[in-house]
Amino acid sequence: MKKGFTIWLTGYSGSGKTTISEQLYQSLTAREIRCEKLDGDIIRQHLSKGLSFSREDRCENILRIGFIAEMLSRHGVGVIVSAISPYREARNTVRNKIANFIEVHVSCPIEECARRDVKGLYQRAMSGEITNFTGISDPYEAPLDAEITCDTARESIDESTDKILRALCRMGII
Ligand code: GGZ
Repeated sequence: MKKGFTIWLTGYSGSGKTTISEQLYQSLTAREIRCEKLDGDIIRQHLSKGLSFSREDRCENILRIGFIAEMLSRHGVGVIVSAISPYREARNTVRNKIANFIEVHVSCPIEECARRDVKGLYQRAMSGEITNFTGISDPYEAPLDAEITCDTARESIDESTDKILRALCRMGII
């Protein structure tokens, strides 16, 4: 059986996690690697429906995503998680439960994410309409020891995706 793995993309809303995740999914699928995407925004409409953005609920969300990622990757699937996952402790908890766990910091200055404001959430957060918004009114603990960092303010989505694919090859995972 193929070795499963989990690519865990963490970063601000609008940093590029979902776009990288989709491109990575296409590239892996083209190589006939079975994979699955777990996106925080989608998971919150189903498995984590009703959870808030308090520290406790965000950690609960991460543990739920980690539970599924562990199960899928144990069965040989390549799992691509994209979730803000702002707390180091929660990320480390899931890291310790999952074999072949690769943390990717999708790094982008908050000013740039707010400038992009794809969904208009930053504007609503800055006006106070949305509370506990990561980077504006809620913390984000950047990884200290991520396997990979993608600086999406400087590199293209293609470059970030290639960087992750090369790392997977180098680690002997794909
Ligand atoms: C952060 C929020 C918030 C607040 C709604 N803070 O970029 P998006 O829009 O499409 O994805 C974000 C999503 C965050 O869900 P996650 O599961 O990734 O978060 S966590 O890992 O912290 O549990 C964002 C939107 O929901 N959103 N309110 N207050 N992002």
